[in-house]
Amino acid sequence: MSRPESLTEASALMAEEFDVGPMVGILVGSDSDLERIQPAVDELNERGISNELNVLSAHRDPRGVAEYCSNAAMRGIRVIIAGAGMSAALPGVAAAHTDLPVIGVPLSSSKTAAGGLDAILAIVQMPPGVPVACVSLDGAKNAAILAARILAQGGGYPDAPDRPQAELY
Ligand code: RP5
Repeated sequence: MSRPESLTEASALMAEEFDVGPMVGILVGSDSDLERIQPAVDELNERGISNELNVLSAHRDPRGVAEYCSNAAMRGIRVIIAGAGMSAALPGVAAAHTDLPVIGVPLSSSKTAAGGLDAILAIVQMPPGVPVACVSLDGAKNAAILAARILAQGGGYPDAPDRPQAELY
């Protein structure tokens, strides 16, 4: 095996070698969300944390979301990041189909009724028993950092390889 040139490449090689899925599954409700979720992908890649990004809408493809989230843990995914705008049901529906931690990212959309507040409330106001963490409006980067910190609790995945641990905790 040739020497990987980056953390991202190393992570991809390990996933291939050991036949495991990515550690973080990122979902968005629409193609129109892709630009605003990209900072999460970038942040995870910079940290060498394997991830995959899929467009799956809670309203337009509810069965697809249920199937993805029900199988996620079995595929090795440990955290789900779900971003959506408007009536942002995606993070809640994801959490309804998995015990994995779900981080919701309210996304602004050109069609928002209230500057993104619609998506914020849809993600924050989950009923008891179905928890969803919620970062700020368009807070995709923070979602990735939070995912990294959750992974760090489960057995040593590095939160920030280039920073001393003492600074982190
Ligand atoms: C939500 O509706 C999506 O997450 C997106 O933010 C918004 C608009 O979707 P499109 O009509 O642009 O596909 O479900």
